[in-house]
Amino acid sequence: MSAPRPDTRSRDPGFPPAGERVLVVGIVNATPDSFYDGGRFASTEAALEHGLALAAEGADWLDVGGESTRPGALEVPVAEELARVLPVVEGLAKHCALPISIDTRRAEVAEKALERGASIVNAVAGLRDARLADVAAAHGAALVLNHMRGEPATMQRAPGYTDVVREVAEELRADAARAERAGVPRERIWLDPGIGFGKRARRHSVVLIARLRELVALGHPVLVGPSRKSFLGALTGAGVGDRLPGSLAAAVACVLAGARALRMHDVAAARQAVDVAAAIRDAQEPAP
Ligand code: HH2
Repeated sequence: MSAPRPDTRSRDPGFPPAGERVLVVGIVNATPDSFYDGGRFASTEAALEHGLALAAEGADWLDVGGESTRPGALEVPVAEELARVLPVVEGLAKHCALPISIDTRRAEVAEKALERGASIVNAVAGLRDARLADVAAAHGAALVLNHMRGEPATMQRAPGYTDVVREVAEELRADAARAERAGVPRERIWLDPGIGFGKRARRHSVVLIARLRELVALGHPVLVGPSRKSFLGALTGAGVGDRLPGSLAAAVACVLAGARALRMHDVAAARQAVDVAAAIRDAQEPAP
């Protein structure tokens, strides 16, 4: 494994940091079957190497997951999920100073990962396991609430909304209120529209990005995960390996609309796109 790299960014207990820098979240999938990189980082060693490489590319935060939530995926037994993620979380916490999130649906996995050095819970299925909020509160962790309609096994069969943005915003707001009641401070609760989780490409995922300001207006920091997802293939015909340009275009649109973090597979490319988009956003003239 690579030698530890010096890093000036830190696992600040006040995360998210104040200021306007848009964060790039590097994806570390310790899974055999993720939709893009499944199997490439399935061993602890490979996942650790990858996480450290993403840190060197300019990630601000690393998201470790041990269960694919791609459409059609079946649940992984909890013992298996723990065996995949815990050594990776522990190793990254030891070798790199970035904040680490645990991407899971389960409170038990979140709790053990927080004990091993994670400081953020990425609740990829929202608060379906309501104990996730209690666990985050008890550990002083930040909490990402992702919007998911249905279950990964079936969520893309016939997702239906009357007004996707209003419904996603309402469901996220309800989860955020539950998390606050459980004791997670409001400013540490992130909202994520859940691109591709029970969403059709043009009717839902594209609309959620186009109207992202309505989620930003809820007053929580917003994270978006468009990276290499199938809506990009539906729009362009590109296969998953050829969706980097589309991923960057979506990331730029999210930054211009006020997203505070982008969850991305390709960190070096995303870093550049996000920084340029943020500079352009910040240079906009106020309306006359
Ligand atoms: N997307 C994926 C997984 N976790 N978490 C948040 N907060 N937002 C997302 O959009 C999101 C997420 C799916 O991407 P990936 O991890 O690459 O795939 P898989 O679920 O197949 O492992």
